[in-house]
Amino acid sequence: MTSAYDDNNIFAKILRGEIPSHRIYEDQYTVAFMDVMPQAPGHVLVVPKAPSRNILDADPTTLTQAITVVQKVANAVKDVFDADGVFIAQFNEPAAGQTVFHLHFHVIPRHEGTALRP
Ligand code: DGP
Repeated sequence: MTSAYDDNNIFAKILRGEIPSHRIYEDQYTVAFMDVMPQAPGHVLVVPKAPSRNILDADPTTLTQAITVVQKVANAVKDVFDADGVFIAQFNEPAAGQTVFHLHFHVIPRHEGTALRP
């Protein structure tokens, strides 16, 4: 069973400005900031401001707004980091690897011949 949203999570604190982050993009609905544990240089997290635990409880409008920003950020990190491609990932619930329980998308520039950190 999926738990309810809890606004004590670290991304809710970042969105409220209680914890610092390196923001690279912000609009009315979404923030994007650098991941503190990057899987590769340029690893960005795209975080909708709406309080969803993950994709399973997010409303369609939130998802539409978020994926539009994911695309903008993906193009930006590809250019800035001169990448060959961009890896986009998103985890839902602990069994699938989610550790922060506020909806977010990982956007990671990738270069030919390199591996993501395990
Ligand atoms: P996951 O829930 O597994 O999709 O990943 C959560 C990501 O959040 C993980 O890559 C590390 C990152 N992270 C955890 N705490 C912080 C933090 O305080 N600031 C930032 N910028 N990133 C964080």
